[in-house]
Amino acid sequence: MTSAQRGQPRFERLLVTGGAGFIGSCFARDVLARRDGTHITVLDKMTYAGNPANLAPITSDPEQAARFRLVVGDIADPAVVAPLVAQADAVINFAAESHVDRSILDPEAFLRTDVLGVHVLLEACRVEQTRAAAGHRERSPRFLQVSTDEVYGSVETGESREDDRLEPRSPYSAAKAAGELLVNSYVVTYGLDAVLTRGSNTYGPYQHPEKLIPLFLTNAIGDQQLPLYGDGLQRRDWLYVADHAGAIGHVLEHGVTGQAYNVGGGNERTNREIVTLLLDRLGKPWSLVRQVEDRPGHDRRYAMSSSKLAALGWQNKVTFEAGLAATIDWFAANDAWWRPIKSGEWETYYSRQYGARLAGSSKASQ
Ligand code: NAD
Ligand code: TDX
Repeated sequence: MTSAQRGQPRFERLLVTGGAGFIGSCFARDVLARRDGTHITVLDKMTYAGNPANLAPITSDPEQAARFRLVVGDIADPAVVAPLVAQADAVINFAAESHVDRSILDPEAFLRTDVLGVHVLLEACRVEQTRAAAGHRERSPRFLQVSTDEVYGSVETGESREDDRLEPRSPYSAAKAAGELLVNSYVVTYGLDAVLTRGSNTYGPYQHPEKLIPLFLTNAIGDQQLPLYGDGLQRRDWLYVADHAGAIGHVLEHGVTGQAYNVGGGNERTNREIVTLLLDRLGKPWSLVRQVEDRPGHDRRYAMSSSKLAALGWQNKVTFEAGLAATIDWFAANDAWWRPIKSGEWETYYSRQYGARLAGSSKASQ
């Protein structure tokens, strides 16, 4: 009888890189809360986006804390990575520089983490594969690369499918696409056991306030201006964070090696629609919204077919209405989490990204 047939997870010791960020911490919290014996080591560099508070529900629970370890370090550092991969049954790589606007301001960190970091992780997996072949460990680790719908580029009509061309258009998405290509090359060349997920725009509690929904929520709560790029008619497909994390766990367990799986939300909305929903629930006026200079190279629309993931047996559980309401209420109730983030380095970033834009902004028509 296999572990899956016994109802046990296929992988008992997980290395979760970038697990102190938004989606990786949700994955770690949700897996450990199942209390099924899974052990998780988080490797996180603790950049501006990494936050130990995202892991507090784990560390404050003795049973979960006993199955959890946080290592502060860089996925691009082989000396840190090698011993951790040696102890893991599977590696799930959430670690990335993840914000498009920051990639436009400073692309270099994106190449280091999203490309070279992936390479270091793959090399460590390859060493373990060799050790498994020599009988020094039971099996080689499975590698899951968390990627994004942005690798398809802007999709004017229809839906991206997994075998579509990759046409990334920002330094962020180009770096993520490069990371994916490296993963594929290790599957083809070295026979590594690796799978890919491409998630759509994710939202939910603990998301860094640089991203659209938490930025606009936290600004609106403080009656500050909301900088809407261009005409605000760009379209994104919104996916609740627990569903994104759950789908990643499902692909880890059931995905076919060498395959990519789209993880869509099935909730395509314009940015204007999102802003209206946020303001309505908070009871704040549209007059806070400012039309500002557009993001350079701004992708107009992302949309993916998730039928391949559905055929693998995954279905999202959280409706957009329920997920958005939970997110708005969480940010309204948890200013102790986000206020410290919106200080220090944040102020420098905010004035670089929005200072001139807001100074030259106009009232946004409703
Ligand atoms: P995030 O920015 O909230 O978290 C990233 C985490 O990675 C942080 O904890 C950071 O400290 C850590 N990190 C950065 N560089 C590192 C390095 N060199 N070594 C170790 N740790 C490092 O990002 P997120 O929104 O949680 O995204 C997680 C993953 O999902 C990323 O790979 C991203 O590309 C992908 N993704 C995100 C979305 C989204 O909408 N947020 C959608 C699709 C895919
Ligand atoms: O201030 C803003 N004003 C604005 O109009 C910000 C921050 C965003 N926007 C727009 C740009 C996009 O059309 O809102 C939309 C969403 O922007 P982001 O939250 O920055 O997300 P996006 O660029 O779509 O990328 C996200 O989804 C794919 C994540 O940040 C990526 O990590 C993920 O890969």
